[in-house]
Amino acid sequence: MAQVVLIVGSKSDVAAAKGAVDVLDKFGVSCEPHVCSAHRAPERLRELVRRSENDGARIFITGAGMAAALPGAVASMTTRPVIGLPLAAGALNGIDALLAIAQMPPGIPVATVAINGAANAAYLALEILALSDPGLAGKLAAWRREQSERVDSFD
Ligand code: RP5
Repeated sequence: MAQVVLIVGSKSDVAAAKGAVDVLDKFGVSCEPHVCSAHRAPERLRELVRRSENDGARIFITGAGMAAALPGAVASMTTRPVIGLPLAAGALNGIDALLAIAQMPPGIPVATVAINGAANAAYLALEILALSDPGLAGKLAAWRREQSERVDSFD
């Protein structure tokens, strides 16, 4: 079973969330992607979270735009870490989703990344998993070193 479950609120979110799958894949971490709307299919979402927990998912990455209830709804259904990915959609271009996802009440946190920050949602998930996986921690450290070498290079 996948260690990370990625859920987006609509098919229209898939392209913007794909970057998370790519990063997880690069580090050899399994990810199960789903589309499920908190507003349009709340019962199906509850069942998906329950099934994912039973199957051993350790982290949820949840992406949504506009009113973006999905990350908070998932967080209300599990005590496993939930990472919220606000997506640029609709008239407010992601500002609405950013605030909706970040402004959770005490006790039900959602770790919120930047608007359309799919890659960072994945990196944050990797860092959490690396706390109990020394092999993964080593790969992340190597990736950080590679990044800093690139920053210092003129070409
Ligand atoms: C949100 O509303 C979704 O996450 C999506 O970003 C936005 C628009 O959804 P669709 O009308 O394209 O399904 O719930």
